[in-house]
Amino acid sequence: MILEEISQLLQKGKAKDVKLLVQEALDQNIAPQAILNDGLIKGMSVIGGKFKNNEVFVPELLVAARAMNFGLEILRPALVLAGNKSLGKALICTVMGDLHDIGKNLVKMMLEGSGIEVLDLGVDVNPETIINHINSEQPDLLCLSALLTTTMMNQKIIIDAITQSGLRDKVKILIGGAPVTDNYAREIGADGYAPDAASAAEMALAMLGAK
Ligand code: B1M
Repeated sequence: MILEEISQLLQKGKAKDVKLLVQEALDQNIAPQAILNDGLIKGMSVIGGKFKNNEVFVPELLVAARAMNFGLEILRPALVLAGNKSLGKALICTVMGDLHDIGKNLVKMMLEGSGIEVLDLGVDVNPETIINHINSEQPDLLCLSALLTTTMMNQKIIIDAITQSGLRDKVKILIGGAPVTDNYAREIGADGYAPDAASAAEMALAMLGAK
C-alpha cells in the first residue's frame, strides 16, 4: 500500500520519490494525518530504531531526514488551514547545540494550522538571538525544541537568560522534544510542555487563552 511505500522510500532516503508519493496519496484522498503518521513518521521511527542498534549510521539518518522534510513540504498545505486570522504570534526554534528539526517543523505546521502566526528561527539557536527576536518581534509565545539529553539543559539556559534580561513576563514559553517531560518543564520554569505536535498546538492555544 502507498503509505508503506512512502515509509520504505523514506528509509532509503529517496526524497524525490517520497515527495511524488505523498502527492499521489493526497490525490487519492488519503487523510493527511494518516500520510504523516503511517507513512512519514513510521519510516523515520524504523530508521531511528536501526540507528540505535547500529544497523545504520548518521549519513543514512541525514538522507532519511531530508526525505522526511521533502514529504512534509508537500503535506504542509493540507495540514495547515489557510486564511485563518492570527490568534497570536510564536517564535519557534531548536535550541543551541541541537540540529534536529523534523519535530520542530511539525510543531510549527500544527501551530500554523491552529491559526497562530509562527516565526521559525531554525536550529542551533542561542539565547542572544532569541532575546533579540523577543525584543524585535514581541511574540506571545516562545517554543523551544530539544532532542538530545545533552541539549535539553539549554532550554533552561535560554529561560534563565530571558529572565535575566527582564523579558520573562513578556512571553509564554512552551517546551518539548523526545527527552523532555512535564516535570522537567516545571522544574526549569517553562509555562507548558507538550509531548507531540498535535498537543503542542492545543497547549499553545490554551496558553494564548484562545481555547
Ligand atoms: Co539524532 N539522535 N543525532 N540525528 N536522531 C536521536 C534524537 C537519538 C534518540 C537516536 C538514538 O540514539 N536512538 C539520539 C539522542 C540520544 C539522547 O540524547 N538521548 C541522537 C543522537 C545521539 C544524535 C547525534 C549525537 C549522533 C552523532 O552524531 N553521533 C547527532 C547530534 C547532532 C546535533 O544535533 N548536534 C545526531 C544527528 C542526527 C541527524 C542530523 C543525522 C538527524 C537529524 C536531521 C534533522 O532533524 N534534519 C538525526 C535524526 C533523524 C534522529 C532520529 C532518528 C529521528 C528524530 C526525528 O526527527 N524524529 C532520532 C531517533 C528517534 O527519534 N527515533 C535521533 C521524528 C520526529 C517527528 O520526532 O523530533 O521526537 P521528534 O518530535 C516529536 C516530539 O518530540 C515532539 O513533537 C514531535 C512530533 O510529534 N516535539 C515537540 C519536538 N519538539 C517539540 C517542541 C514542542 C512540543 C513538542 O514545544 C515547543
